[in-house]
Amino acid sequence: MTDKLQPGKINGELSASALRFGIVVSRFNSFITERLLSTAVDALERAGASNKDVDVVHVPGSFELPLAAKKLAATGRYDALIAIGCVLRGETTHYDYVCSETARGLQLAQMDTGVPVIFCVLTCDTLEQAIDRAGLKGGNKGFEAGLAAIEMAQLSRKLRGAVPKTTTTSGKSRRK
Ligand code: INI
Repeated sequence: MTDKLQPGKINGELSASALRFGIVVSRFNSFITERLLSTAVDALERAGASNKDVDVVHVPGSFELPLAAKKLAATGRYDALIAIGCVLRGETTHYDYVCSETARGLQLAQMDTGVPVIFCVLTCDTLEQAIDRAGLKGGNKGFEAGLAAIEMAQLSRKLRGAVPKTTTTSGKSRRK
């Protein structure tokens, strides 16, 4: 009988050392976005990132995040970017335009440049929902974004190579 197929796995490790990160942060609703920023930085720091490898750029609102992210990505300096914003629903349709264009623009920025752009933009009906996601009941989306940036940066480096090193499902190295 033949052995069960053991597909190769390609994973991004959670180590930030020697990786470079750019963080773009919206000043709008800074009460929330600065909390998300500090925990994203905490995640990078705990995973081994150093001061010289993390840059932070502020923009006026979430709508401005995509252009800044695209320009940072185009520098070729960063392994991954994190875009941080907080959009709160108001009484008009403004919220819908800001949310959809921010998400669309950030996706375009990463697809156009090949640099991972982590979406850390809260889109909430109320301030309470945002607070929950910035360190209370809903966890902290900034910390999650930091980890996602590290994983995607590592994964992108591996996928750039012709034949990535993979591991079997049992964790053993398969090829170099
Ligand atoms: N920007 C946000 O980041 N969050 C919001 O909740 C928000 N609201 O509600 O208006 C917001 N608007 C500003 C927008 O992102 C742009 O900065 C502005 O329209 C200038 O282009």
